Amino acid sequence: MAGVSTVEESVRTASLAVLARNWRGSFTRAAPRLYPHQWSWDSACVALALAHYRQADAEAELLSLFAGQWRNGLLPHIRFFDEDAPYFPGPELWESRRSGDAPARPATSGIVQPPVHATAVLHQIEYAPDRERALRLARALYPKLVAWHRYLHVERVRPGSPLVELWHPWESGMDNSPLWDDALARLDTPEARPSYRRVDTTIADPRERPTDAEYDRYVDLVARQRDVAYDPASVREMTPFAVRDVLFNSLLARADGDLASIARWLGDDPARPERWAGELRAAIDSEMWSHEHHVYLDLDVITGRPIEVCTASGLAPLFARACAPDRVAELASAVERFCVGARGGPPVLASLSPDDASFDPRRYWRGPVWPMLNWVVASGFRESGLVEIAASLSDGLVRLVHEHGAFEQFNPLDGHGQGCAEVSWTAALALDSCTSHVT
Ligand code: 9WN
Repeated sequence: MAGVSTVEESVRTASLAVLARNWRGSFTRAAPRLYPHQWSWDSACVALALAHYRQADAEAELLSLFAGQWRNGLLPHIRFFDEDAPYFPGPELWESRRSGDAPARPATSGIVQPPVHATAVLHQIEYAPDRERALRLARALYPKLVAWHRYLHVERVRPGSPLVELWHPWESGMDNSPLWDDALARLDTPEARPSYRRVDTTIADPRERPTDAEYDRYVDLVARQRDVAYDPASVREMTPFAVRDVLFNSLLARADGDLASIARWLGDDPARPERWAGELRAAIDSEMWSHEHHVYLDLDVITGRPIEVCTASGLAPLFARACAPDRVAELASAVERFCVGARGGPPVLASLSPDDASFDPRRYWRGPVWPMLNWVVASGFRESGLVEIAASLSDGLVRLVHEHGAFEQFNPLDGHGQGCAEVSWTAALALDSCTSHVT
């Protein structure tokens, strides 16, 4: 078997090559064919990883994404580029300009994705070769980041809790996770199936994508928000889908802390992002911990109850530094429930425990290994001082990509790549996993 450094060297080279092929001059498409535009959290991961290698492009990546930001701070989950590139749903379904907050150009979606952006900007300051340049970028982006976090902390909360809520499964980034099954089941089945044509199932294997019934509901939820011009108060009032997600809130709490660090680098007052981070960390630990399941659980805002589905994202609060010390130890024990060592290799996290009744090794977020979940949990363990677990999860991801390529997801039973190949954020996170973070 090749030694670790040889494997890392080869993954680094291959990942940089994937990112170079997906580079479009000012942004990185999320993947060839299946995802031809710029996706929000994918793009933040790409910028984070490129800080060490292509600083100017990492900067362009972030500026390009923020060019799609809305006046109310919302950072859309897709910034569309070539409007003819086949992707469904494209600008014609979103009609983002129905909102007075959306920019006239570029066309964007009208929902969000997890906020990894401040983390990516702090990474530029800490690790990019030209710190002065990184600080100039941070100075330019700081007000936009504050507006983005403010939108989440103000528009996505209800009285009684600082936890932010999601109004569409796509906002979680874990589109068809069983986490959303009950909430989606509450949606009236549209009498006539909405009329649209999926593109994804003509490119990727339909068995590795969400079902048509799920897509009907995704489209229905978009239409409901579009019909109220994406006005946050109206959506909050009428949406049948409102959840407080552990992964999203953890990434936000982490990013709030990183925003406070950026403020300190810039000589600004970090008090507001520090307060956001502190309140969110405390709420994650007190409102989301499950004494029964020994992981953190999502909350359904409509029923007021926890969502009793345990996924690997239930370990994400480690990355937010939100866990009381005894809970870190419990999460270290819980990790085994999600661990699979495809073909006897080092462990990686399946998105859902193989023991769960909904586990499906092929179906997208219902079992397959996703690099982002591995990266978040591995980073969380590393920063909690559990470096052996961290190193083994990180090594598992690097070896998976080495053996199979930069696929979107991996079959948790045999490791083979699924979804589509040459995926930018897979390459980015594998690259980051074999990059030394020493300034
Ligand atoms: C919908 C781009 C995105 C990721 C998501 C992943 C998938 C889109 C889709 O691809 O979602 O946003 O069409 O399936 O679930 O996490 O950001 O890679």
